[in-house]
Amino acid sequence: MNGSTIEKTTPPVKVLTIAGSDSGGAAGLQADLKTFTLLGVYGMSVVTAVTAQNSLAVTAVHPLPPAFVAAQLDAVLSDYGAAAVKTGFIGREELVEIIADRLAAYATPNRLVDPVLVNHRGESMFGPAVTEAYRRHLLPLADLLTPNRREAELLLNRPVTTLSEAAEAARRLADQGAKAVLIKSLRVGDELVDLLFDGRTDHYFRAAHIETANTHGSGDMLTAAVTAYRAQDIPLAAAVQQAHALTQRAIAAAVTWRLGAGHGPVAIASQSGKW
Ligand code: PXL
Repeated sequence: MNGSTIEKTTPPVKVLTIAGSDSGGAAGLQADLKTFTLLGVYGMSVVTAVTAQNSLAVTAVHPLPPAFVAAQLDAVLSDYGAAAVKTGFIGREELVEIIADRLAAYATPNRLVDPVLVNHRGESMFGPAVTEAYRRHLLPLADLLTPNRREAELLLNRPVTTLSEAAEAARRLADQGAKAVLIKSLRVGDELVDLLFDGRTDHYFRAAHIETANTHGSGDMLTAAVTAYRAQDIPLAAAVQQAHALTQRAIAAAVTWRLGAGHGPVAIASQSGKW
């Protein structure tokens, strides 16, 4: 192929994830960038921490210095800019503060805040100061906040187990400043329900619960997909609906995988391809 036959393409929409690195490639910035590529947007990443982890455990976490996270944010946002931004694993109150400061300073549109506070076993990952930093600094900047039910409980100090509790929790989080709230993965009988409160009404997204260990990265994929769709101006409820369907397919596609000995990744790949 010579230069004249190479097809020119239109410039892609730019999106940024502010996230931790998962050496196992299942969650974190790796899940986000794979999702962005799958959905045809240009992914950028500001790294908050480097984790050593596999399907069995997180064995080490190395947070980056706040000034270095700020330098990455300044580099990306002063030049490329981003049509949408997702925050994921942050884990330190100083980092939460610096990220909130830069998102406000650059007036980035479409801010999605995934408050990574609880691991897939339901255990709290950080101390209460981190939760408080989210409440004070990031919640008020969020165009969409995407806690799972345990993270909503931590942020609000109240139980979130039923659908009506989730609906109430979403409203309370909106009262604290989030413009919209998506409470992820509420178990209701045989179903998993995601509840979106868009600031006015509730939308429910239901899926049959799939028995599988391979859900590592599913929450990251869901929020990353909403980020990619919002960057392309797809309305919020439609963006969540499409992201939900995509994530369900990614979970179903990986059910028979055995990539590691434990909690394996979802299939973030072309639905028509080899996976
Ligand atoms: O899935 C949430 C998540 C995001 N980012 C990183 C993680 C995790 C969960 O373990 O390690 C880096």
